[in-house]
Amino acid sequence: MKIGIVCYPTFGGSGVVATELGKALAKKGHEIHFITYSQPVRLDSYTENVFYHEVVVSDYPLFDYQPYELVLSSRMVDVVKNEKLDLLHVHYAIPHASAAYMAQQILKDSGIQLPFITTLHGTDITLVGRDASFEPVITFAINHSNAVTAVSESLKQDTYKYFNVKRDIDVIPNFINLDEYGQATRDCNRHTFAPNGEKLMVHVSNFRKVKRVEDVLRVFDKVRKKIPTRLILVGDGPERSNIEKLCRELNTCDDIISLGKVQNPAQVLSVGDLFILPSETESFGLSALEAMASRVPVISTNTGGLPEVNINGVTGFTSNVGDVEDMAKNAITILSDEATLQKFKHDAYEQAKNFSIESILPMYEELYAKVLKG
Ligand code: GMT
Repeated sequence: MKIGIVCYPTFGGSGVVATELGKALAKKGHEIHFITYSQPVRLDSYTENVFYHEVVVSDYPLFDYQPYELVLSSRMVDVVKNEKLDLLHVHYAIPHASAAYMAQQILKDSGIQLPFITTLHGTDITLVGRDASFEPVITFAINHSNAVTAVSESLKQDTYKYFNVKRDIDVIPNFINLDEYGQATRDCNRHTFAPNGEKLMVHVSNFRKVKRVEDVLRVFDKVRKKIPTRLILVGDGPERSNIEKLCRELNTCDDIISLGKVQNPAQVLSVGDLFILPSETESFGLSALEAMASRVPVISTNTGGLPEVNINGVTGFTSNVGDVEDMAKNAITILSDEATLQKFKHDAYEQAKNFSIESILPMYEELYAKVLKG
């Protein structure tokens, strides 16, 4: 098949899933065309069957806001016509689903029938999309997509709750290429981060408010009072300065290693003992799955799709949003003896296997085939 993929090319989970999906489909012989405003971060080297089409928005002085969505639709039309694409798969509803609908209508005028699939990722539904300023467009675009997928059962139910959507939504969870995880390298070894044999806690996110990174620091502060532990922070974003302020207040900065944005966190995860994700809302929690694929158990909240990924008491623990006491208690339980830690590590990896790319990829291929049949 010839498939166009539209996504955010940044460090966010939706862009990572879209890029890894495209690369995996290309490996199976499909021809993949990424249509985005910059090269997706995980598309860092030449991959056979993968092509990239940049969406360039010129800066015209009349506009206070450049009409990105229109340029994206025009680019989709152009790529579909010239590359003879069979379908479009857009990731994150805003504004990709409505831009795809517009492209579909334009192509119809030239006698081209182009189906498009929308994958809902999380904040496009639970935070941004349900805002009144987007809601009517999102509802329309979801209802007029040829197929819609959500990355968890929880996100599917949220879509029905927040939008006037009656159509079927397929749940296709985030996936992982297990071969790429769990390999410590010379550049990233335990001793660098834990010179005195401390335990290592890891948090990976885009440091947005919804990730509650302050809770990460509060839990860490409680854990290190009981067990010698250091914290590795991967990522960057709007909460960074608040975090730096809080670590000074808590007097924990010396034991926190801030790595900033890391293109592929697999190496860092491979040296971790415990991953922490105390999000306010999380439709799936791809970073938690990446941790589990690295044999790292997870302390998370029980919000959204997280309990579908992190099984309470098995692969880690889940707590109510903001309950730092409980998260710290659970973290101490896992870290306090080696046998318990090894059991959680083993079970976390076993759970990650349920989301292997080998089992999830065919779900997308079947959906594409179904949509093309009409
Ligand atoms: O979590 C983020 O801030 C990034 C966001 C995105 O849209 O890129 O991630 C969302 O999509 C991921 C991939 O499907 C999910 O694993 C994340 O749970 C989801 N984030 C939220 O729901 C907050």
